[in-house]
Amino acid sequence: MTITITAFERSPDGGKGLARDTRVRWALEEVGQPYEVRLVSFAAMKQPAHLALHPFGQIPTFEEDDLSLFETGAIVFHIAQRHAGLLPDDANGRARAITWMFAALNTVEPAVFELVTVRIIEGDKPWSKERLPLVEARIHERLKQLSARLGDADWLDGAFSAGDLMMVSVLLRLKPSGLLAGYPNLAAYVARGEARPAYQRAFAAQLAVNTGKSAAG
Ligand code: GTB
Repeated sequence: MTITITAFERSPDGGKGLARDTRVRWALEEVGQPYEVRLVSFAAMKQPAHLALHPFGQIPTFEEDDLSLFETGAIVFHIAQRHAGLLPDDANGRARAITWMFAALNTVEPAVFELVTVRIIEGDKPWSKERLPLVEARIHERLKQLSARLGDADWLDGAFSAGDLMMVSVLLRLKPSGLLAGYPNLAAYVARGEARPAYQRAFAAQLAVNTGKSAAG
């Protein structure tokens, strides 16, 4: 049955792939599931038809048959459970991969998102300049810990998993800030994620929506 996701009609990032539909596209590409995309405007996201799918009026959503989901964690987890390729076969390995998904979303992403808040959403507030170093310090704490755990491994726990997909997606949000540069193993980890053909296809698909161009041209 056809999978349909929602994405921004025009992402505010102009196609950098930072909106959260990219991680869902990536998961679908990793498991080889075709999907359709319904583009929604900011206004449409707050209308009853979209709110019925997403109570918070956001993207992305996921629909397949009579199932509709919101929250990228739940969507990627669902895709990973239904299709081979994103979770290990053994039960303990699966549990650890799922743990990394939660760690990405609950422990790393909140700190990363604060940077967007202080720089962009609250950038014009008189206190934002003072707050920035505090936010950056909290991000550095997480990056230091994650870098220590990753060490010289390619992925967080054995083979690439949904945990890596989510962690790389979260870390990608830091790329424009330059904060990853102090952690060469994390920068290389993110680059490995970005180099995956499935990520490349996902990135190109969102780029085409946002610029009308393909990644090659
Ligand atoms: N916890 C939810 C999830 O993981 O699915 C969060 C979903 C969410 O934040 N959606 C955002 C949204 O719909 C888009 S991704 N925002 C509109 C609204 O709330 O009205 C966040 C995002 C937005 C823009 C950029 N950007 O331009 O760089 C990057 C990421």
